[in-house]
Amino acid sequence: MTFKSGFISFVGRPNVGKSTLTNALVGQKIAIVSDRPQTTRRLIRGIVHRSSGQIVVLDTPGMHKPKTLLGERLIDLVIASLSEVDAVGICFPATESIGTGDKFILQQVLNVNKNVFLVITKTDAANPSQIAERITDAMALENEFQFSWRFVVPVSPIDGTNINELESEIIDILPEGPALYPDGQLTDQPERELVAELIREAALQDLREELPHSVTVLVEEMNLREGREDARPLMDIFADIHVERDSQKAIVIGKHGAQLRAIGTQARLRIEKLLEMRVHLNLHVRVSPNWQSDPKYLGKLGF
Ligand SMILES: Nc1nc2c(ncn2[C@@H]2O[C@H](COP(=O)(O)OP(=O)(O)OP(=O)(O)O)[C@@H](O)[C@H]2O)c(=O)[nH]1
Ligand SMILES: [Mg+2]
Repeated sequence: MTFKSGFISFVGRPNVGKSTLTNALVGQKIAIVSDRPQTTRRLIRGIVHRSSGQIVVLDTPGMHKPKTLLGERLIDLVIASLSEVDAVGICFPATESIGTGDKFILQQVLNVNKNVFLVITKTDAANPSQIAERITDAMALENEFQFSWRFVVPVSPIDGTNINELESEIIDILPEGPALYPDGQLTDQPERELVAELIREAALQDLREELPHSVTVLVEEMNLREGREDARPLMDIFADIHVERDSQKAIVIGKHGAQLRAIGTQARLRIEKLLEMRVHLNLHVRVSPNWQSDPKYLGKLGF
């Protein structure tokens, strides 16, 4: 049997389930997920190891009309990545009609990469007639945009529908080639970044209104506690939660610090699972005024 390998990316509007799907394919959580749009803020690389091939999956930030410099930079990042992959998986949710945002994304992708396949996401939340309608409408786009889908798969990472089928279809269209990553490696994100993301995920869960977009997290220090040779290992982590205004800082901290403690506890449990050791998490909330639109802060915060 020939071995296949290559890169694909998932693109689509915010909140359609790209990161959830990436995690399902990789078999481990490597990308954070939330019910707020615009959760993903980097190109996240996940590696899917199968006996017939290796798929490097790029999970991308949801494409939207940018309102900030950060938003603009993220869209540029997605567009730039489209030409670097063997194929692009466009994600449309089964639960919503195909709209102008979806068509805009399709056009952007086709401008750069014609090797496209369609993933209809969230089938568990839709009824069969909605799924059928989505497929019919998607097929009609072939005429409108003068292209052909390499394949179309309706999936749900939540109930497992067609996840294996999607993998096989992707491997089919990849070129022959050797494994690109060593066995067992599931992502190339540095540990520090994964830790920062888990803290942001815990914060997103609890915060409402415009706050989720205003929050970003930077891990300042991660040190294995010394002098514990005989005891279980312990990691000391110092991280800053950055927000844009003083009023937001007050919300993240909460009454008598209750909100920040809750975020810290949630985040610590997830980080302990990731690092497989006890963690001492020190969180600070800092105000970086208007960081989403300030090039100086964006650079400092890693964008
Ligand atoms: N019912 C159902 N919900 C899903 C499914 N996939 C994702 N979700 C939910 O949809 C929301 C968004 O999921 P994400 O995976 O973060 O979406 P995304 O496309 O990565 O979003 P951005 O990173 O903002 O672009 C979360 O609340 C998920 O739990 C699915 O297959 N079925
Ligand atoms: Mg995402």
